[in-house]
Amino acid sequence: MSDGTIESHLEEARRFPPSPAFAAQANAGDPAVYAAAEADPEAWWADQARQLDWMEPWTQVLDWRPPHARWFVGGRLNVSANCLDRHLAGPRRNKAAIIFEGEPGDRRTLTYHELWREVNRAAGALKQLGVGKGDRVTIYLPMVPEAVISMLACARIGAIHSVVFGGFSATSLRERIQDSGSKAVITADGGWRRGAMVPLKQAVDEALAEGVCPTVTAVLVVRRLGALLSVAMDDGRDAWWHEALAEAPRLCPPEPMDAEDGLFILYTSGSTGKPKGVYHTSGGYLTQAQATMRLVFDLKDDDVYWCTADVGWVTGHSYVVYGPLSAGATVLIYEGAPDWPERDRFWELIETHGVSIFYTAPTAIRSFMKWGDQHPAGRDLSSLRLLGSVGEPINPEAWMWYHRQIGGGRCPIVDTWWQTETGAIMVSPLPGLTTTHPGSAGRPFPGIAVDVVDETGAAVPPGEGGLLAIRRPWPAMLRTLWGNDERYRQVYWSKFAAQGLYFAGDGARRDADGNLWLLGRVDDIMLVAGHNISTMEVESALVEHEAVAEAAVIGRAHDVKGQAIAAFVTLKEGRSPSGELIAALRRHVGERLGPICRPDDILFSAELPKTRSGKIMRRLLRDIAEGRALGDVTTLADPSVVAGLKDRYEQHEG
Ligand code: 6R9
Repeated sequence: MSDGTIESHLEEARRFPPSPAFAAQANAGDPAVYAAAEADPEAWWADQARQLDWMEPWTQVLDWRPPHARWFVGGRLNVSANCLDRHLAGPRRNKAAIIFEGEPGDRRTLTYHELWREVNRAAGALKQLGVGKGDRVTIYLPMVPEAVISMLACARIGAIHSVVFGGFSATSLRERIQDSGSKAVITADGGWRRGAMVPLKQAVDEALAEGVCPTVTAVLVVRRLGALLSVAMDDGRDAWWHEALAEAPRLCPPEPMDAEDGLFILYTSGSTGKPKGVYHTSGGYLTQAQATMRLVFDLKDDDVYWCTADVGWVTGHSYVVYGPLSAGATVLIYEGAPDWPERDRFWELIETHGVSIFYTAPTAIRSFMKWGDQHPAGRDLSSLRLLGSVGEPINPEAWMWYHRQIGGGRCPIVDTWWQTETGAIMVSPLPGLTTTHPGSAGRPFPGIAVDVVDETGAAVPPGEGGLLAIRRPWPAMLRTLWGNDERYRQVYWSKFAAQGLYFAGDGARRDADGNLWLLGRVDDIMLVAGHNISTMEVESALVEHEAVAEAAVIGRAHDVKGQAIAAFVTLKEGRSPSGELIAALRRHVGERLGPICRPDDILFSAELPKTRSGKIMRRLLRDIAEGRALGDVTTLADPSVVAGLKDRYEQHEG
């Protein structure tokens, strides 16, 4: 990149003001919240924190010694008590907290009271295994209720959990166990994915083999597959979850935790190098998770809420577990794949369980677009009233499809920008209050200050692209990187040290109304003949074409222009690749964004390389386009996709 500014070529004029009916019942009703929060952010956050139950009040809202923040100093609370105990006194006691559906179709519902009972037993079992306050516990489970129970059980006794996505390999698991120094591991015999058994316990055994993880003294094993998959049990180390819980005391009182005591570590891969252990604490994190839950998702007591994220991802922490349960929601959890056994599984789940709030990722939305409109059209989706998106910029066409085909034209869409590091939502429309624009994440949440700046940290004018930066500390921010405060300072706070800004690593543009348009990761921005061009905008223009379901765009080295644009394009079902289509797509992008943005190469591909959380890995596409050996592929959902693409790209070049 040159000076950090990014040209923006995508014009998007469609606007969706809130409907009067939605606005009349919305949790966010008063436009004055923005100004009030801006006038006194600490008072605003203190008001949000008062929505939680505290065992001891704080004496100071914020202690900011850059780059380290302490929120609600001196306050004590327990996160599991806020998610469970406080709901038991009132009508939520017998309300469904979790509605679980396994991939094979097995179902289980846990009321708040039942979930509380399970968490008490699990917390007691952990204690009996010698786990205590401040100890780390690695959780490696499928999306089953025990994943939530384990997280809350750790929170109850003050242990710090580190959830590792169940699709990660034994090697990734081992690395994360070692870095966190976990005392215990909670896993299952296995789980289901597209009809196949995923052998989790076996991966744990591999990860722990030959004494390479000496800190681990206990492994708890949930029986999910039972007789279908036998597992080896180490007498001295392993115990069955159901047996350990049966032997544990019925009650385990919640440990009073300092607001700044640790709640979890979550490893995020980053583009290169060793995974970063993003470290979150208790009071500030829960404050922002529950405030955003109420205001961004407009949660009401009769909602059935479904966030499709796995607990191995931060979205699964903040918006499957801590946000919704602290707010008393009914949460649907589904174990398996969206296309199993049929491509309408998600819509079937919405119809069956009467889901009213649905939160998913653009990558999933683009797959649904590719599979065809008949799948959602065949199901009754009338229970839906609000839709959310997270994980990547949502292309305007995907937004419109989501709005029409899933939301029936009546549901507001909240496009929420945030990161593992931010802990909770930072930028989003407030439904009922703000007008939405396809492709824009809207305004910063009240109390959050976001700037768009150039390389020097100076603000760029509205309409121009730059780097997204955050101006003051926020309650759910990461506190450090586990065991590596130096890296914490360097990655997030060194770029704009003079201005004291947090560097998010994303490109963005702010329009004249103050809405933010995310332009993709800064590392992915292309430099073509001296112009910084956003991958997001070229991809969005491609996805506008009626034949295209998904596109990934990269800059590859070019002798004359510095970089040339290469596009990997996935077509909708029933459309076939042709030379004419390539010409038409190049023409379309040229007309839409200007000739400088026209891709030099277009390659059709049935799949794109994605991480487990569905983000396109453009770095690998650059490796392919520049003929390099592939870099680290361990976080890919399906490594065969990228190998196949590499072969095809090389043939196409030759
Ligand atoms: C929650 C989560 C963070 C990165 C972030 C950005 C991208 C997430 C987005 C979005 C545009 C959105 N991202 N939400 N980009 N619009 N609504 O995804 O956390 O896995 O840490 O990823 O994801 O690039 O910097 P994480």
